[in-house]
Amino acid sequence: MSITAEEIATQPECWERAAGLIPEVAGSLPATGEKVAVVGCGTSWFMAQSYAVLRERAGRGVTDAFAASEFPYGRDYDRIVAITRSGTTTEVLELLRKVRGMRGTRGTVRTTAVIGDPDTPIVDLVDDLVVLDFADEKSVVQTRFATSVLALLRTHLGEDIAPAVADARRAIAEVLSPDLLGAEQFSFLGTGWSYGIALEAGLKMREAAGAWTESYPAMEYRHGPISITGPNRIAWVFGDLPEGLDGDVARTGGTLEASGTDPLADLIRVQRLAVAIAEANGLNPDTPRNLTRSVVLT
Ligand code: F1P
Repeated sequence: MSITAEEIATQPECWERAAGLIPEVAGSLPATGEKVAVVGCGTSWFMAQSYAVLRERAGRGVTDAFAASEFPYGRDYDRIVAITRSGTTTEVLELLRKVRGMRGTRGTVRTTAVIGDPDTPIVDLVDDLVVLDFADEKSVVQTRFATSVLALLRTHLGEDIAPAVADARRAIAEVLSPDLLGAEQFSFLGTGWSYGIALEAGLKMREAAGAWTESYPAMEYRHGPISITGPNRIAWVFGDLPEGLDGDVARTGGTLEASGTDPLADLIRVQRLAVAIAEANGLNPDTPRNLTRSVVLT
């Protein structure tokens, strides 16, 4: 079994452990009312996007998400939260160096890093640290670190993660359908916070399996992207299925995948699919093409 597959299977336990950290780390995470920017690169940026939607919906305060390289310096935030498994990603470190001691209208901007590896330079660049070292990975492609971050943040927003954990256990045990394994193309769709999950699903399939994937907000899919769907192609909806979308996909001859389970747990099915497709095509999911664990620019 690949290391990636082994790590994928540990997610339910990792999520429970992440949720259990909240009493210890709550003070390092955004307080209610703070105006927050969440930043990251790749998978970590997609988790930031999901968290931003969830935090605003929970009424905890304005929350924006940015790719670290696209941070809008000059905007007024109370806190910047950086998500990074490696703690070495150049764009994230550069951002944290630049915002050190920066003043907003309500005082000095605080910074938090949510990381997997505490033996990295990022620990000296932030005010507050949350370490999920138990979820760090040997695998280049991220699975359990990213989802554990979201499990932690969802719990901090007051959500009980137990139903998602139960869905995750089912997602790990489920047999993947041959239709999915043999599909030629995947359009991943989401609404609200599950749009970040759809982005991550697309990235995972590209990284691990070199698959042809696209990701859209579910209601945007009908505004053009649906023209890609057809026989042997999948439209995969995370979370709520927009009204009428089942009929629209059926008319294309494509296959709709909409489990209705927790979107974070449904992502596990995509992670497993990515590994299975990679292996079926003679690729090793542990050594993805053109990728390194972290992008360190010189
Ligand atoms: C971010 C990241 C990964 C991506 C690739 C390169 O890493 O972009 O999401 O899959 O491995 O690095 P990090 O900042 O979370 O360590």
